[in-house]
Amino acid sequence: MTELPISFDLIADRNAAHREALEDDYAALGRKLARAGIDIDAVKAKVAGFSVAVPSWGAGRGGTRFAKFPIPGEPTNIHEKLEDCAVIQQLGRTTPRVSPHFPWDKVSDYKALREEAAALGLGFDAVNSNTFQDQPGQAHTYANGSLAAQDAATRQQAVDHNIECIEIGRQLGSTDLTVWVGDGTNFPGQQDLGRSLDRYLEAAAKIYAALPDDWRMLLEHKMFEPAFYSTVISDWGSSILAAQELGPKAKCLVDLGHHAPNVNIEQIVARLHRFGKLGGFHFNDSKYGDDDLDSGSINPHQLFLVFNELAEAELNPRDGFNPSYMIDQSHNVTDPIESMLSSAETITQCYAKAALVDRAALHAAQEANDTMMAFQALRRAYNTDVAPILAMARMEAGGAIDALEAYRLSQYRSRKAQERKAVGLGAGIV
Ligand code: PSV
Ligand code: MN
Repeated sequence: MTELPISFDLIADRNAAHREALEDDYAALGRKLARAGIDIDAVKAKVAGFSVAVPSWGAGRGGTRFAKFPIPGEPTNIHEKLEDCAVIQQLGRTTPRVSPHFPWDKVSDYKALREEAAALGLGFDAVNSNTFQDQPGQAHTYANGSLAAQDAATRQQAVDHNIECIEIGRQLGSTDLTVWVGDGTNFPGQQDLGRSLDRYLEAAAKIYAALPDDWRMLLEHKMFEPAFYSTVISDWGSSILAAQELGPKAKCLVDLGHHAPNVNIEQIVARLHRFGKLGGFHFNDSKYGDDDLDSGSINPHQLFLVFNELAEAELNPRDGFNPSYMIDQSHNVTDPIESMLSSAETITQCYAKAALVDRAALHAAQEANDTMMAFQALRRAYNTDVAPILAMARMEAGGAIDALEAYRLSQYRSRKAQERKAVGLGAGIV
């Protein structure tokens, strides 16, 4: 392994300063959980086995269609992004994989890129295709859609790009292709709503046919944006119907931001699982629409309820239940490394809290129609502060007890500001 970005001595020094307090908190929580018949070390072992992928595109400061406000030391290519992802993994120990996006992360040698990542302690997760944006020199524009475009040559170009992503992913060690298309309309009558879905399905089937046996195609739905009147795969209904039509390797990906406000996302998760179609997540949070805010920053309870459904699904697996967990956020006003450290911790906390739910008590209360006690079974777990479990697991894995503190002390970003070229102003997330 090459040298990791943060000094081991710094992490060790800070951990030494925090260790006694952590042991105290861990012991107190252990006693509390023991009274409820829960072995804290068993929960810690589950937490140690949990991981969530970070998006390569999340390493840069995001932006909106209005503006982007870059920070000094921001990464501008996949190599620098990997280095930043390595910092997140080194300190937080829950993000060992990166989900790349093409052509944003295009290089000439993917074998070398895989080795470069491995040397930083990272692997690759799902590859994401991009047919929502034109690239310099591209033969056919995506202005009127990609997989669902009227124009057959445009559809074929979008299919070919997805097949190229599979090929890249094979070299990187991925086994999932995430397909999100921006295809849709801004005016009633602009396109035929039925026929555009037909075109999407026909093109998606060509991609599906190119999937290796052990691969999955994750269909990501989104209600609106960039199309503001209709979107071809707008909701989980369209997504599951498409996945069912494509075949068993096609699954649905739930991006938490891609629903109407107040939609019951945990129920969508349970439904998709019921039909063996839950393929993965893009974690983020939202208040109004696809705001791409930090996971759990607005509605941590919803995130907990999603993990509660996942814990139920684990007890009742269907069709090789194995969802991918990925973050997909746009960090407009924070240092992306700090946001992803904090988000990965929040996601893991929700996972740990779901693991604390007394399932026997919950199921008994449900059977007895005892609504209050069923709710209390969830409430008790949600109200438990699991931070010491995560910090202990992190420390034992070589990470930092207080990851944000260690990151700030390392002055990583200001060191990178000396080395990296500045990002230009402008709008958009890349
Ligand atoms: C679309 O909003 C999305 O959630 C998809 O996952 C894209 O790949 C990603 O954001 C970046 O644009
Ligand atoms: Mn997404």
